Amino acid sequence: MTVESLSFCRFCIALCGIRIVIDGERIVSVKGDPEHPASRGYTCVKGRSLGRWHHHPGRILAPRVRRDSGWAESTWTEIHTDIAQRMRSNIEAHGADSVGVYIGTAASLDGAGKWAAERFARVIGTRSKYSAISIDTPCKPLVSLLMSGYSGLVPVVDDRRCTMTVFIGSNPVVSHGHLNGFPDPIVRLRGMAEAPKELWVIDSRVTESSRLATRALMPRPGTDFAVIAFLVRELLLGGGCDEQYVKNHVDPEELRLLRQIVDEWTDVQTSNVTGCPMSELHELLGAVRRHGRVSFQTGTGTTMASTANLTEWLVWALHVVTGSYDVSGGMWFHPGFLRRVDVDIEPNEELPTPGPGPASRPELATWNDEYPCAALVDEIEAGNLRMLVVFGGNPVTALPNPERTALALAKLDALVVLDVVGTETTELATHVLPTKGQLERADLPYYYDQFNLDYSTQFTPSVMKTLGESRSMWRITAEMANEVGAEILPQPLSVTSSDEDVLEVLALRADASFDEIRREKYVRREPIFGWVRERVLPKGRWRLTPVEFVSQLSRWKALVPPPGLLMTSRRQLRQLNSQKPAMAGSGIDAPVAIIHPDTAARHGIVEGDLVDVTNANGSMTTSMMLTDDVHPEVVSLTHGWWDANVSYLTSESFVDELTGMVVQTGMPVTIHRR
Ligand SMILES: Nc1nc2c(c(=O)[nH]1)N[C@H]1C(S)=C(S)[C@@H](COP(=O)(O)OP(=O)(O)OC[C@H]3O[C@@H](n4cnc5c(=O)[nH]c(N)nc54)[C@H](O)[C@@H]3O)O[C@H]1N2
Ligand SMILES: Nc1nc2c(c(=O)[nH]1)N[C@H]1C(S)=C(S)[C@@H](COP(=O)(O)OP(=O)(O)OC[C@H]3O[C@@H](n4cnc5c(=O)[nH]c(N)nc54)[C@H](O)[C@@H]3O)O[C@H]1N2
Ligand code: SF4
Ligand SMILES: [Mo]
Repeated sequence: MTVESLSFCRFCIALCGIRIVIDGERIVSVKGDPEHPASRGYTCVKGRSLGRWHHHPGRILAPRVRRDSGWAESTWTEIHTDIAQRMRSNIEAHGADSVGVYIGTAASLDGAGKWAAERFARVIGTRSKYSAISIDTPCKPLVSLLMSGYSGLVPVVDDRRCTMTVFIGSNPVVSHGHLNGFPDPIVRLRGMAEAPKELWVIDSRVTESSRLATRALMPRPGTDFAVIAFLVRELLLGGGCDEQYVKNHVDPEELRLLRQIVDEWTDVQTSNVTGCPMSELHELLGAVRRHGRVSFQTGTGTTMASTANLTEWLVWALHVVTGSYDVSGGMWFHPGFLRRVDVDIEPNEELPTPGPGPASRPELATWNDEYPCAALVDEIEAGNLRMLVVFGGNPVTALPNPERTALALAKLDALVVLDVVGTETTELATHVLPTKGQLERADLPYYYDQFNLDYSTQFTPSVMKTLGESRSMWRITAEMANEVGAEILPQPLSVTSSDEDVLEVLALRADASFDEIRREKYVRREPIFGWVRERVLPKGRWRLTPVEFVSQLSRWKALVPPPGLLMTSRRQLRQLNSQKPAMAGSGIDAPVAIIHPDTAARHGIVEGDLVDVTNANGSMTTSMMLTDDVHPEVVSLTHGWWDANVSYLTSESFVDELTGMVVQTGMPVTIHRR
């Protein structure tokens, strides 16, 4: 007999509602839930393959320890004792920083799990905290911090009222968005492009999203900041700003400085640098002026570039001068339905300054109480980091220089990995801890409801029986802490509490009671406007011209990628970062590079050829697809693959000077047919 359970998918930011048909202990099918208020029946192939993911042949079903003789299954008691003994001896001999944590993407989608991992780092007192944020998008918290005094602002499009949306280096039809989640993206983007509304896409390719747009621009990779600098210049000089908003929320001196530093970004210079025709730049400007309030959505195409901070900062400045931030019809700031950061926030009058970098990479400053991932391998090689706990991540594929990373991870005294399936990182681990997959745990999007277009949150009960010895991530983490005499759970919680008991504590600040969220499954309220201007900004003013960004802009020539062929990064619909696709039957994506036929002809390459892509950092081999729909100077590469691994082209020493972020798009490369 089959039963149907409701849940929501926790593979990505879209958090689509799903219906799961279950026969005993097997999942028969996963489909979109038509009643779900945000996704309205939509799912992508990854969500529909959740059944295969749950029954994945590579699932880790029991704790595993590496002994001299090889892998051995262990009991929870034994493995926790062993981990605690190594943790204690490392802390005693080398200090708390010798034990580090790496919090990956999947951890963030396990509400209680990530909450526990964050507390774990705090109670053991380590500064060696790393997370995927520093290889994905550290410019976003930095721009928020330097412009508002608080690093956690998340601008969200006011999608019912905003009439002009621009995606810049983001392809939501495939990715479902970057810090704004777009479930059902095709329908949503069509709505955004429905006249008189306008949707523009700025990308170095024609993308699945730009095909739905009103207009598209194709600048050279890494030059997006110039397009925005041009817009800001023209609005300040020729009109189109929101004078009242600017008067209320900007220091006149800073406005004057901004005007001065964007002055060089005339249409002529912008066109020269970006390669975009002047007429297109003016059409975009005209559209911004027509609509007044706008929403520019950046993604990894800009946040992973050498010019990441410049683009992000100028986009925020554009939203400020057009009066688009924290007002209806533009973008609002999502405080998190569960975390409610708006409740007790106060303006931070002090100018933010970075903390010191790790000992082996002192030049890498820390802005958000974590070290940049670019430092991880150096810290291990220097003997500063001796033990690492990995929560829902796969650092050996995500970090640059896979061979060096693998060697370093293998050298650790202990590499403890909490994952659902075996990965390249669990292969190197000393301790593998079977962690509940998403269908085996009750959940709240504690960190992800902040990316919802609605001011909303949702709840799912556990829908499948726990497989093997798997435990909840929060519980494993609490047990690890307890074993070394530390506590991460507030009263009255303990390791014997249920997942729902923990979630109830997480929901204490929520805009609805836990009972209501659990009963209703999806709870939403109206977006909140005004709180950032009233309670976050020092004296109600945005810091429009942080010295760090002004300085980078003055050196833009050194940051823009040099002429020649550039690799760029892109995502694929059926592949989720490095996660092992469990989608046999529904087809999987393969790693494939995209180049322009003219570029191909110059290099003697034809469709399907295997090609070496090489730069100063290393080399990888991938097959080639030819299409006119890509900038002629671009080699567009897929990421997350162990074979055809783009991380050979990135380097822990080619990083942004402010955030330490590894530059991952817009890197010079050469190509040679095999
Ligand atoms: N299907 C799927 N969805 C995912 C993921 C996945 O792996 N697969 N990963 C998730 C994660 S972790 C993240 S961070 C998000 C990322 O979400 P997005 O940032 O939306 O990711 P992409 O779909 O790769 O879109 C990036 C776009 O930037 C373009 N681009 C590259 N370089 C440049 C440049 O210099 N300038 C401009 N203007 N464009 C450029 C690329 O051509 C690409 O179309 O996606 C999430 N969702
Ligand atoms: N060169 C290059 N490098 C990149 C990128 C790029 O575009 N180019 N993209 C970067 C980006 S945007 C990101 S976000 C990082 C991603 O870096 P990571 O977050 O380190 O890598 P993922 O591949 O997302 O790994 C997620 C892991 O979580 C596991 N998992 C899945 N579900 C669960 C669960 O419920 N619980 C637990 N405990 N584990 C689970 C999966 O099996 C997988 O091993 O990589 C970055 N690296
Ligand atoms: S878009 Fe796909 S992967 Fe993302 S939440 Fe929806 S079904 Fe899951
Ligand atoms: Mo990411």
